Amino acid sequence: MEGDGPAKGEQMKTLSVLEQAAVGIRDGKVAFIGTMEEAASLQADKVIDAKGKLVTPGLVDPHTHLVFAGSREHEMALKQQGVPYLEILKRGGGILSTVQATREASEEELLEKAKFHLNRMISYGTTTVEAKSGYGLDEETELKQLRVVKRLQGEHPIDLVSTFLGAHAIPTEYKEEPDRFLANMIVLLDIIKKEELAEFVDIFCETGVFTVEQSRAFLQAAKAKGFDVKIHADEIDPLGGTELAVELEAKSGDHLVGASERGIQLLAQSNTIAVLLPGTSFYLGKEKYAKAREMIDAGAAVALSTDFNPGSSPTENLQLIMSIAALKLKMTPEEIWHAVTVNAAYAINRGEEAGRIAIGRKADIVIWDAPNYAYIPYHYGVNHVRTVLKAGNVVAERSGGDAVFVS
Ligand code: IZC
Ligand code: ZN
Repeated sequence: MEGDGPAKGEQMKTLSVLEQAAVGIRDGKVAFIGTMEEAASLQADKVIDAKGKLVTPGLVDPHTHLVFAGSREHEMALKQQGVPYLEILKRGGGILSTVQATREASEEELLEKAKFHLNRMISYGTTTVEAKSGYGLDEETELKQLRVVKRLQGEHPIDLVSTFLGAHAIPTEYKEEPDRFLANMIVLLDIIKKEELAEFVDIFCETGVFTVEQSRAFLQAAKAKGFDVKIHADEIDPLGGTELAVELEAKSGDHLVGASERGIQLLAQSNTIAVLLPGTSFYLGKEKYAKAREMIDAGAAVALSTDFNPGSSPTENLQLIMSIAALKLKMTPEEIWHAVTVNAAYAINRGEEAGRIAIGRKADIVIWDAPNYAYIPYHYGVNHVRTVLKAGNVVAERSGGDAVFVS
């Protein structure tokens, strides 16, 4: 992934690949990149043999709902009976059932559960993760979720980027007063800023949740308080969230399944990254997927993410998303790799630190049991990781079969 800045449009279509290569690491950072021949004269305390394997930057997952309690497997039967995702929410289930469980959980319980999911993510090759709140919808629980993310930053090798998603749903107690609820969430922003609990603010702009007008006002207030913004836009119904993301100069517009032609054109001319989450369309059984081809061909920077959450995409496996992106979004292997590394990193303000193997950068590197980069999206549903290095340390290793060791 050579170059500067996010890979837009055409730039997503080619990858720089070094054959017979070696990477040198010193003090947790990349200190050498070259051929095996060039590396022959170097002294090393430790050598990891990656012969016949693929070596890439650690994967970056730029959109997850990491911290929550409980699970929602009971909704699977409802979905099979044809009850839509938004209808389950309207009946007080969906997000609101996770809110109930998360309010009841202690900070320690949330921390342990989030660690479990992070361990799984790192075992699948993910080394940087964005994590949203949004299962509290009240001051106490939202802050509890954000504090868990802050503690994990020190307690887990994965680098975390925190997003406040207090505007994820209208809680039952504010059912008739969404504007009063949003006003309360805006007040919370001052504490979040003061305690440095989040870098981004996000909102679920969707039918029956928050309107485009409410989302605009909310995110403008967040920007005025010094936050960068993201938006869950046009996931299920096409409301014009894509245009709003561009208008607000959001760092990312996420989902964009229902993005209009105009929205796609505006996106392509902007610095907003399109974070696509095809696992959600897949898991909700939708026919429609985001128009990744049109976005890339128009010149947009596209990223991919798991959307890991207990409702619409319960998976920590970004490799699976890479396969769904190939099959359903018709993205090429080159585009997919940009989308889970460089562009994903830029979508969460980590473009200068993660997503590329470059001299001086933190050595976040994955060695894959794969002969080439096209192999990963092709051979689907399994874990191809051999070794994961985080800042130069081996943090996950698979030996032969399926055993995974995480330190
Ligand atoms: O818990 O259902 N789409 N928010 C918006 C989600 C999915 C997470 C959930
Ligand atoms: Zn989401």
